[in-house]
Amino acid sequence: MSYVEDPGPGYGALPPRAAFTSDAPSLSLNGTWRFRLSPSVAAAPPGVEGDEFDDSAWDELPVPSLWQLHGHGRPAYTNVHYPFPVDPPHVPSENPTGDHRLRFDLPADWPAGPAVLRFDGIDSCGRIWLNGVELGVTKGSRLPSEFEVGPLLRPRGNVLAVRVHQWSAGSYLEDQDMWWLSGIFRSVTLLARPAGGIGDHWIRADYDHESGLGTVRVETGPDVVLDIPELGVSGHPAGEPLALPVEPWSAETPRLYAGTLSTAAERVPVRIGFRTVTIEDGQLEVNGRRLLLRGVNRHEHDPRTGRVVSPETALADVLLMKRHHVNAVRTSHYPPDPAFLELCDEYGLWVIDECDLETHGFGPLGWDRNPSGEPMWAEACLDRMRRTVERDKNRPSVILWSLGNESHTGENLARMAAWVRHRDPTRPVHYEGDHDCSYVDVHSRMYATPSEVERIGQRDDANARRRELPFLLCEYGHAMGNGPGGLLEYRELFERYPNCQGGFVWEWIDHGLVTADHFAYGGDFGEPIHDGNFVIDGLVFPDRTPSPGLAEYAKIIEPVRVGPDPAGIRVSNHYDFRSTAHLAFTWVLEDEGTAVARGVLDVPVVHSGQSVVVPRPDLPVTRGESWLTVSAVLADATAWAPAGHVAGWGQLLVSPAPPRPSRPARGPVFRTAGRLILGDGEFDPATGAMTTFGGHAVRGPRLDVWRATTDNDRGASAGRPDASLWREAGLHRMQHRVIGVDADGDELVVRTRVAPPAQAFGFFADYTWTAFDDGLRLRVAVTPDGPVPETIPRLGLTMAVPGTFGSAEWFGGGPGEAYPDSRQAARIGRFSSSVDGLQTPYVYPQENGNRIDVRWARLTDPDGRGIRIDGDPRFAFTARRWTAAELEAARHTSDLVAGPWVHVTLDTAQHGLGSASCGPGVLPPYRLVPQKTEFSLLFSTSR
Ligand code: IPT
Repeated sequence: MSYVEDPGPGYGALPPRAAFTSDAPSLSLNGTWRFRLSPSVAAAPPGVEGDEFDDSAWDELPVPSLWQLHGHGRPAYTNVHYPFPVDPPHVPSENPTGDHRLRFDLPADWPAGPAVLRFDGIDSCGRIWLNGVELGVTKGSRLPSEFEVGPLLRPRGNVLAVRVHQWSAGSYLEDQDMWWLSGIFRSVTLLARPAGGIGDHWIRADYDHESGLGTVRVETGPDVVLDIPELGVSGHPAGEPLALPVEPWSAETPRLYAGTLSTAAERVPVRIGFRTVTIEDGQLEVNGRRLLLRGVNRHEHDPRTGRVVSPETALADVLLMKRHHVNAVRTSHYPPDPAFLELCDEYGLWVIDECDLETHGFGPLGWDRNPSGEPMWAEACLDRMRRTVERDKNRPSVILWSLGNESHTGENLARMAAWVRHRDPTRPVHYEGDHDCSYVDVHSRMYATPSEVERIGQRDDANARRRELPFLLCEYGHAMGNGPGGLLEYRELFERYPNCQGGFVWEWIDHGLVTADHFAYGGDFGEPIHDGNFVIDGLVFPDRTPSPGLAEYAKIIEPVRVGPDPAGIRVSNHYDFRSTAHLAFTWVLEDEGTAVARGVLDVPVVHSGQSVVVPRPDLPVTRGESWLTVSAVLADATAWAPAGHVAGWGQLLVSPAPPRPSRPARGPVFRTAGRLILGDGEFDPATGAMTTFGGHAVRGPRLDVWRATTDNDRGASAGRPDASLWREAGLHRMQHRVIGVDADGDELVVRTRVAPPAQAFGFFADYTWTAFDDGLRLRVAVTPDGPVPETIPRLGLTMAVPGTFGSAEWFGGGPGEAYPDSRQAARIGRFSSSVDGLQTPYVYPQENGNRIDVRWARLTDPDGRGIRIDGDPRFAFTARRWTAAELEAARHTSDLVAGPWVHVTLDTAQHGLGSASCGPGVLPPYRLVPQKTEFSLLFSTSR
């Protein structure tokens, strides 16, 4: 059997060891290499390893890279399904094979002696030669491999050849939900290994929260000494334990002590974090404190380079996470570039480090011949686990090892767990697929509903072992498209039940790939089998712009909460460790959204888990509706945010809106020369529809219950998709029958019945228009008629105003979009935006941009002329340059083309978002059940 199809882990590599740098010489081999792609192994040219081989006609390719993103072959996306026949361990004969060659010289001062050639990641299988000599074969794409090369090196003209196969037996173990991409995608480095230098080492640094003592002991070779100048440790023999008072490491206070390991021949810089992970009484604790994991699942993704993630990009992720209060990362579903974990140590994030293992595609086949249970894969599985643990064992941020993802269950997984437990008893083992928890240390689930989590919290479980374990959601809150909705309910459970210790939203980033004018997803590269936009399910867009989902999550997990209390203002500390001593508290009073006073609030230091109530500051009298916003902000800059960064905020209503003075109706409806005029509005006498307002052409407003369906509306995870129900009912194509237009008195009354074709149900919609000095009031009465569907997407009006009305201003919820079950991030204020800026550019276009709790909104042209709409008291609106139908039909953002109108929705209610693209649907309180409804709006001309 060829090495490509051999289920084993490869051959020739050195035993795995910790990732580290040292003062020994090293040479980065990243850069421009020669490259040639062959359609199969058989078609690959012979002799590429040879010195004399002529590669001058080959292309150039950067290393690291994934060749499909450089014009060789095409990316392909599948979630669960293998894109090749499931015939383990065989792979297609048409196996794209990329030959990579690099000629390099050694620096003049390169020392003679041992040297190691290190590959941080090759997808999926690489065969490697140096100067004509084969070094070996590596599999396990997201894991390092090292080869001894010292005797082979020559000062000049070294020839490194790497033959990479897109498919290998290893592909069966790498069925993660992501793009299939191939190449040498992480760094390649040559490392001199001085005789008497430092080999593998393990810095075991524990913390005893009772004594305040840290203990450090380094497991490594002989004659290594440890220095930690800051702790006065100098020349300490590495193997000896050393106990001394230290500040512990936590994700909240990532205290690292810089030190060195040294021998006469080599110095290795180290950063030591003291912390101890335990499971006590069914709770996961670090340094004696229960953790609440406010996590995300992070794939490595860059919209241009795919899984080649630069250190700058890794840092961008860490900073974004920290600024949005994320405190934990699951490295779904493989170990990340090692640089990312160093950043987690430095900036402070709890990490579940997951092995590069997923065999999901066996699921649809009933898990028949699943590698997790087949002896022929045992060695490959163990090899992957060893390489994960050995590489990352020195990272204090890593608190749990995960065996992999979605690989069902089997003996190989149990053996991996046993190996981890033996090798590293200091970190618990995680794997969601061990449903009985027979070989894991924490109970983990994905996408469990709030009621399931509640049962787990109540330890209502027949399985005695599982019942006693800490519980976490390794995936929840599927962030596909517009959503997720319903995160707040989970937070409440995590806070109510001590064993429910949080979870990891799926997922951090949309895996869209850059094209000329949009981000691409599955199917955009002509893949015969693919899973479309299921790969677009992140809290940040592909370019790392935060999505509204991230704003919502940040608000839900903010470490400090501020809110009203009968005695003033309540401030609660939801950090797991820290007090509020590093925070300052500021307040601002806004009168109808305009700041009228500000100050600093005196808040005593609040300890973790505690809360205080402080009196409200003295406030000036305001005329309009006024709100006090109190923010807890960083008093000083940190490594990850400037001073003033908000750690939590809350609002208190200071005075409600004064009642609108009641004025007499201004008067009659005029019918002149076939025209129907009331106040500033002109109406079509036959249909009763408004045609102009304040001299501007308009269309509508009229009843509308449709929204461009979201991924969650269409999602089937919670049973029949809401969108199917709505579409079958015909809610997207309602017809409006005019029953009567009555313009005889002071009011214009238009009675209609709005109903879809082929259906017996409908909605009576009566529009009553009255003119006042301050505008035209519209009262809408909606009465369901007949067997209406169980839920509807929204209830409100749609109208169109001139395309020149390109600016919006409103007083209400903002600044971003919000929906009934995703509205925590919206605060009450006065906001403005261009109409274009109101759009959320979901990679797969869908309903977006809804602003809630709006008291009034203005849409104006560049001269400030336009329309103002007041709620009675509130409404929600969207404004966009295309219709909901056009939004629904679009497949990429570039399909959305501005038309001549601005289409506006004015709603009294919306259905929630839920998480049914993968997870629970819209929870009962957020479902929009049609019922008899009345609402009013006041239309006036703006200026
Ligand atoms: C779950 C996977 O673990 C994850 O990789 C991703 O595919 C996610 O679903 C959906 O985006 S598995 C699923 C069967 C719940």
